[in-house]
Amino acid sequence: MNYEESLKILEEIKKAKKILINCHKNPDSDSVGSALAAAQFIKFLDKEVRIICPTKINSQLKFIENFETIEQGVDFNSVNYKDYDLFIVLDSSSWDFASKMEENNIPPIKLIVIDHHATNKRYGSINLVDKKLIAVSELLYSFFEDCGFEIDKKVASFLLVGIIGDSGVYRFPGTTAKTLEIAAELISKGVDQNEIIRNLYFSVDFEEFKFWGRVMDKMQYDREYNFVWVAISNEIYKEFGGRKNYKEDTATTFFQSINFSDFGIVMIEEEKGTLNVSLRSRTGLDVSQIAVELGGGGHRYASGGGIKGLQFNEAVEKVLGVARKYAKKTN
Ligand SMILES: [Mn+2]
Repeated sequence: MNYEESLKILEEIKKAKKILINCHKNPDSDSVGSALAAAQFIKFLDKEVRIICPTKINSQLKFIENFETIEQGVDFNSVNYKDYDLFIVLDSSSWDFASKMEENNIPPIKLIVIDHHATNKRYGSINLVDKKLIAVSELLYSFFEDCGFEIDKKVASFLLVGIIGDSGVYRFPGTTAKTLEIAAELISKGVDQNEIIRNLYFSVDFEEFKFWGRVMDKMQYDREYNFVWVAISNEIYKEFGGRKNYKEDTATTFFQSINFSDFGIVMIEEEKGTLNVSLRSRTGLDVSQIAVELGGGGHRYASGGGIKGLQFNEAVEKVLGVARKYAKKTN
């Protein structure tokens, strides 16, 4: 048995008839992959399942099978929770992140939280949280094993999408021997790993490359506190097509790889008056603390937050101030 919670969760699923699953706000491939895998498991147990997402999903993830079964842009306030017996919340450190609802406004339904975020708030009635894992898809693999669920090629492809996405193709710290063993198992089910990698990493829009040109130009190095950062105004963001994935993509692709820096920060004013922030650690300095203070959360190596209601320059200064609080000053 990998997790003692597994059988409790299985029991709850068996008791239920209709089950909700979420994808989190602006979901990544781990959110989408894990939700689709969990849905297959629930269907296998002859239950009804509905997958809902509070925002739109990046169209880059359309290549994933069953993608169209996820309802996008659902107002979680308007869901009639009485129609369902159980809500399985995946890959979400907090209820707000899961649902885009108010943090304390948890609906009257039994929540099962399955997650791997360092900042997870354990807001479910059962919480299966393993912070050591690179992806919640990796956790689901072990959960399925506990339940005796035989993974087919389709479920294997969903889990591999999540693992490849959250590990940056087995590259980010937190990728372990176990991650690779599980990936090998999934590939042996017949999943084409190259197709997943091509769709997730070798399919950058030309406009985004041009955006990166501007980002590189504006990137700064705080030599005193040893981090790199960039702040992009709403005007520039829009000029280059202003897509939701730019912030994460930019942070992951560039901001944890600058020699000698401890971490990197990407700030993008995605809407006027809203500065969204993505953080990447290079050395293991825990950037999730910075994210939490900026109203967000995440992992030690990758996290995010944001600031609402300030002028662009003021918001940028505030982010830099918080970052310096947790940064290591160079002597
Ligand atoms: Mn994840």
